[in-house]
Amino acid sequence: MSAPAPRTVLITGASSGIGRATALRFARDGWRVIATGRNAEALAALEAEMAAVAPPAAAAAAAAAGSLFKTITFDVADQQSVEAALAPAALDHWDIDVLVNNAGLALGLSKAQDARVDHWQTMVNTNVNGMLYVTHALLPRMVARNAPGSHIMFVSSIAGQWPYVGGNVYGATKAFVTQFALNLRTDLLGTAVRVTSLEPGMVETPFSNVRFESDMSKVSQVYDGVQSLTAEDCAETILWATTQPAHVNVNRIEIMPIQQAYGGLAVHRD
Ligand code: 8X3
Repeated sequence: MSAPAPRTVLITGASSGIGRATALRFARDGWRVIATGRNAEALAALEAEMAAVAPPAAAAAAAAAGSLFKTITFDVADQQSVEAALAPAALDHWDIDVLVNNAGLALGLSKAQDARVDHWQTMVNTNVNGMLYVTHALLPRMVARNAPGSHIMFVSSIAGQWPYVGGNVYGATKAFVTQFALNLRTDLLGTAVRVTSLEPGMVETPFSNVRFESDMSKVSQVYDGVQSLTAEDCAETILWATTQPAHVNVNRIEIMPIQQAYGGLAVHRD
């Protein structure tokens, strides 16, 4: 008897950080991985790394039905590119079991009154619109297939729940992501498609390099003296939530490093 075809996960923002670690983690467990992002070179390197960690049995099972890995280069913020990249033929008609909506970024940590509007536009276009375009492109097929254990994971942030100075639009985009995930959960009631909002705190990834446009003095201030979460911690959590029994829906997960916690409310006194 031939081995069953591996299940398929599609991950956005897989060129680096949490997305990349998640692609490798699923590959290590024998999943078929579609890794998407903007950086073709980084995705090609990732594909080679995934091939190196994939269990031989999964590679053999996948060989019968095509390959085990696929990388697709596009910007989630460009709706036409998203629709073209995720069309059934472009995906070789692979069925998506798990979608990890991970692509997102923060730009700047200025107070709103000092922030750049182009930073705000990029964050909204990627974190909100991009996430919606990808979800809209794949959701009808996932619902129509109605496969037990199928799942949409949203990589949101604690910033969507807990305000902090300079978090203004970044936090607002993540509040949108979390609320969209919770609303989607209600729309999908009665289907097999599960939904989770993952809300990580401080994770040491290229996130801060992007936020501070590679100003390393600011980047190091974020992580200095703290054992942050790693991208691998988040990947492990994503794998855990998406591999629970099919009748279990993990609605929300908030994780932080033990060295991070909630702050109090601020008061300005004259
Ligand atoms: C990243 C977490 O605390 O830097 O989403 O906003 S935080």
